[in-house]
Amino acid sequence: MVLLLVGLLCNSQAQNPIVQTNYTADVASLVYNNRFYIYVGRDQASPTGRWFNMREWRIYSSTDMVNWTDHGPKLKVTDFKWASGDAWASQCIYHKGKFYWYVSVSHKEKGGKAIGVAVSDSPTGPFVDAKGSAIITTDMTPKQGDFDDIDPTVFVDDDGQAYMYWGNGKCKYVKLNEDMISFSGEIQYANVPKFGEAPWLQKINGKYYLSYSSSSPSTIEYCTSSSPVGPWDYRGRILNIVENCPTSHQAITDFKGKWYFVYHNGTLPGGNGFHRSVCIEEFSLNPDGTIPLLSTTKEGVKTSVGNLNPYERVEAETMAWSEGLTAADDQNGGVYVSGINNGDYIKIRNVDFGKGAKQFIAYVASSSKSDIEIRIGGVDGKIIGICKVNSTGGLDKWSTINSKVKKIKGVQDLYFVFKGGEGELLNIDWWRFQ
Ligand code: FUB
Repeated sequence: MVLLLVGLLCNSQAQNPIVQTNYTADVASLVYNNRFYIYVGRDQASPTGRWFNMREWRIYSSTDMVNWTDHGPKLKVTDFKWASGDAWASQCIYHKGKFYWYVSVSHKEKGGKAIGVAVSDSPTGPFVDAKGSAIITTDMTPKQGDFDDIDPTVFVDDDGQAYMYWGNGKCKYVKLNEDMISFSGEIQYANVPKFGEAPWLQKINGKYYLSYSSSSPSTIEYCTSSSPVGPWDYRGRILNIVENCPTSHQAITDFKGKWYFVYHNGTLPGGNGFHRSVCIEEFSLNPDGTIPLLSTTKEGVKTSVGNLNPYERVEAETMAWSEGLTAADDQNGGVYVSGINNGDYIKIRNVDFGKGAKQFIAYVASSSKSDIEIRIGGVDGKIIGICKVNSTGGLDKWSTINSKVKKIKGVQDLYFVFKGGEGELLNIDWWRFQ
């Protein structure tokens, strides 16, 4: 009982891993229009699986760094006709009105790993294969191992020149052409100590930073340079080996005046090296521009950089924390919350009720009766309303339901706690207050 209470207390404060509804790995971040996007591979190995099973990449985003919206599987290995599998590490960048999503996959004909790129007009897609073939294939450089050509990072410098770094064991780079899907010149090698994989190239205050993971079990290390092509000075370690996972894969981005370090570990229940989960730590650069050694935490981002407006439609798959339930993808690329059983809950942080809400509205599908307890401040917090759910005719038959709520004001942490009988209770697509 004491252990259970300690567990509940810990989870009520937890913010890491930031996604609890899927296993997510190999994170890359992108800030666009005041929104922080992460692009991740989805670990889909069976619970006993002991190798990567990754078939798609998903996108999540946040405006406040504590509530994350699942945008669904916006790119799949099958979108690259020339690829045979393995949705390994990727990065999406914005350049001249387009979003370019560089990915690692296995190559059908040439074997080994290869790098492809998909393009879109929007950060959340739809994305299409931009080239119809790989930019980099394993035959372009001498073979060193089975995963030579993975983990692309692309950086566009102030003069418009784009650079792509990638590699496993050896860190390689090329200058990309203006089309962003081809390169000129020879493939070069960057001389950086302890390089394993996962390069991440960026410019901070006029200086170039190249962070990367060391070989397995991975730590995150970094170098700096006055040029995007080196020579690189080793500056130290950013992260020690993470919990329950031999790989590490990072992204470093500033957003709304704060720095965030994004990475994965194996700390979600069932987690390990093939069931990984993305986490975030907030940090400050040292006054001399160096990056401190960071610690992994369960609390993650403690202070939100915005509030959530409950009077607009909120996708139900927007959450700070959840337990029990999952996210499902519909055939049109939409995402909804599913797999909801008695006692499961969703937490949404920093909900700004302003002068007060009177009614709760949700779009649900259900084949039985259940209750959505609307609570404030905790899973056991004050109940401000109970929304009664009746059968809508099935878990795929959607209907709008509503219920009165006690007037609630100001900024609150909101909880939806689901109560009912045996089996799956309902699906929820979106909700709002009025
Ligand atoms: O997820 C598969 C591979 O593991 C990635 O490409 C690497 O970065 C490592 O995380």
